Amino acid sequence: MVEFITMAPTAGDGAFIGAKNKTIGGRSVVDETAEREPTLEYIKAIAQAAEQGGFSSLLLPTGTNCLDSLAVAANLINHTETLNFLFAVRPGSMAPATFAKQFATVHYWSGGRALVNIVTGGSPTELASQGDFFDHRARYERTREYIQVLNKFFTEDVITHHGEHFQLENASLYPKLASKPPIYFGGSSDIALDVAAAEADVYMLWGETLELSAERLSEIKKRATVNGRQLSYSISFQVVLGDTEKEAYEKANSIVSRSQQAALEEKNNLAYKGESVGVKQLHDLMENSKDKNFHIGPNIWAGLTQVLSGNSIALVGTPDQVSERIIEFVDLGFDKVLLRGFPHLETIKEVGELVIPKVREKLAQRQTIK
Ligand code: FMN
Repeated sequence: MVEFITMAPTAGDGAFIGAKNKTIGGRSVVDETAEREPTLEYIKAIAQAAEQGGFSSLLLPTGTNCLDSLAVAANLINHTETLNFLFAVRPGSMAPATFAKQFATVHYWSGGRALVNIVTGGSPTELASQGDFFDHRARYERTREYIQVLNKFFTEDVITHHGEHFQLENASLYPKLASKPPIYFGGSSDIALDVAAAEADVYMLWGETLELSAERLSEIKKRATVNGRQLSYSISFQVVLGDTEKEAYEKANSIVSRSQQAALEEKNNLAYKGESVGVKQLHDLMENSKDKNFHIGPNIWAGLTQVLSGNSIALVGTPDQVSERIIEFVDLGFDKVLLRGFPHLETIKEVGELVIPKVREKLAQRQTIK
């Protein structure tokens, strides 16, 4: 059965991307969506709407421009009942023993609703501001060891680990977990694929065209098979809905209609000077589709990639069309679909009402016909 995930816009939200700039640590960065602050009330409303709309998990991102994912999760467990919290952590920003304890605490108090997404990070400037000066390869080697140490904490009583990046003597985890939680993982570079295939349980991709997503899926599956492993796969999209396809595309264009030059430049800088292969892949898709008004497939649009660096490809159309497109990705082998939009609250309410039930209905009908 397909599972739906969404994310919490803990850097702010709104109907327009890059309409303003804000300053963090002396740097001027894009305030993606400056209209709505990520207040407790707002993020709580999103978590509750996600739960009501049939999403199983809420992804909490990590980065200098958003709220702390663990602190947010620790709060939201009090305002929800069934929603899982998939909080992101960068191995360079927290020691594994500290993270394992925080994770286990949220897991315990939430009745097992904590999940972890390991994200290595791709902007050297941003990582340096957090004290992380490793290069791309070293970051992923550290990520590999980080996951190994976390898995030891999650499965063994007493652990001793003498690795290249982490050293632990007679460590143990309190509170204990009943079973090892799945390790979610994002990253598109060659080394990211190797680490995912060997260590992760759920591989998360940013959506692209159906063909490219199929290629990426087949590559990671091939590498997982070499390791004798089977993973679960998640694909992420923005969603823009309309009563007609035309209306949906008008809405999609309006999201970037106020983007400031500075926002576009900052995005280009990240794509050209950053080190994230995933960001560059999306950027290329956008550049190559400029003459087609960013249409890269039926109901698939790269226009938001002008301003957004990650997870920027959108499914645009009527609820029926978007449901059909989602099913095409499910048919490729994705059992998890992450959906988000601008503004986030209204989008996930619409998705919960109009898209998730349709996808489920269409999939159930196919089962009956079989
Ligand atoms: N990177 C972050 O720094 N913070 C995040 O919260 C974050 N969330 C992600 C969510 C998904 C679904 C995916 C696919 C990626 C996410 N990333 C995030 C980025 C990647 O984890 C990765 O660190 C980045 O793309 C650089 O790796 P690459 O060069 O292997 O592509």
